[in-house]
Amino acid sequence: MHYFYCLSLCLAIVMSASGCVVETRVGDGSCGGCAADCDHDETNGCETDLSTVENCGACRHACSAREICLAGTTCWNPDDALIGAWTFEEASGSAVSDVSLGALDGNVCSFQTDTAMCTDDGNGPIRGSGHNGRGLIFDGVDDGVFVPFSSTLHPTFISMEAWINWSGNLADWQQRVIEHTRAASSSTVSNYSMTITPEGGVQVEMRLHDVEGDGAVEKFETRIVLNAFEWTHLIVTYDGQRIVVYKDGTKVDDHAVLGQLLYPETTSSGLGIGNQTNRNRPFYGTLDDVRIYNRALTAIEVAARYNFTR
Ligand SMILES: [Ca+2]
Ligand SMILES: [Ca+2]
Ligand SMILES: [Ca+2]
Repeated sequence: MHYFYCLSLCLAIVMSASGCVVETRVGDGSCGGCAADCDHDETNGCETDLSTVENCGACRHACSAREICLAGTTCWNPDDALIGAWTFEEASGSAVSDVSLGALDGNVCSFQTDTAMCTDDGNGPIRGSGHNGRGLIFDGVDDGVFVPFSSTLHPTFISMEAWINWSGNLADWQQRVIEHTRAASSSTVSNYSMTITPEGGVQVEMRLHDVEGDGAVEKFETRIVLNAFEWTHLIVTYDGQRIVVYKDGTKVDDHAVLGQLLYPETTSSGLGIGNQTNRNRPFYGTLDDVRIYNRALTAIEVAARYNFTR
């Protein structure tokens, strides 16, 4: 057994951006759980933070370009389970590119009430400053992004993610951040959605094939209330047992319900971002980094996404 001597320099890494805390016990020769003496030079102490992508869990164990060092132990590619990811970095034009491998490209457009139409009429959301680079600014009247139907939009379990800067209540709309809708109808209900209420509350809807098999929609009003004109990071997950809501990387609410997502129709409308595809419910504010995954992210993964994008 070889011990590296941990001297006063260990204290310089007490708290890094990734949260490494060096449990220095001066005198017993150990480096603690998240630092190491990678240069094998005892005179400069334990100089390496092992929670970084360059040294993830071990000296010189480097993660690849798309990976995050998860909990200081494991390289994780947050794109592995992606259905789609929209960062809104386009400077102009109507295209809204899916930057994941899913190729679910959409376009900015104007939605209309009680029809499946979304018209690319030049009066959709505009490009502006987002949380990371550019974002899309939605007018709260009819703006949205439409992503055409794909069978990959029908996961059994899910995570929905977005950076949200809400501009407040405009017309008592239920403002949709993400919406996947069953059918065009005034009584439309969501297959899955993330909604901001007029009061700034966050509401989640999921159509679940539950234990009774009745396909009832779970409508879950979370305890979160958004402040207008502030960036908030939200992730909602469902793993077949619980709907869990995370705000700024931390779990804030959950709702126990057994089941799986249900899609009664064989084909469907596409995905609405900042609106509902068949029934105008426009978001008012700026969105960025909208992502949908085909499984429930874990709490550690959610925290890593927040820290990576904040
Ligand atoms: Ca050293
Ligand atoms: Ca508009
Ligand atoms: Ca962006």
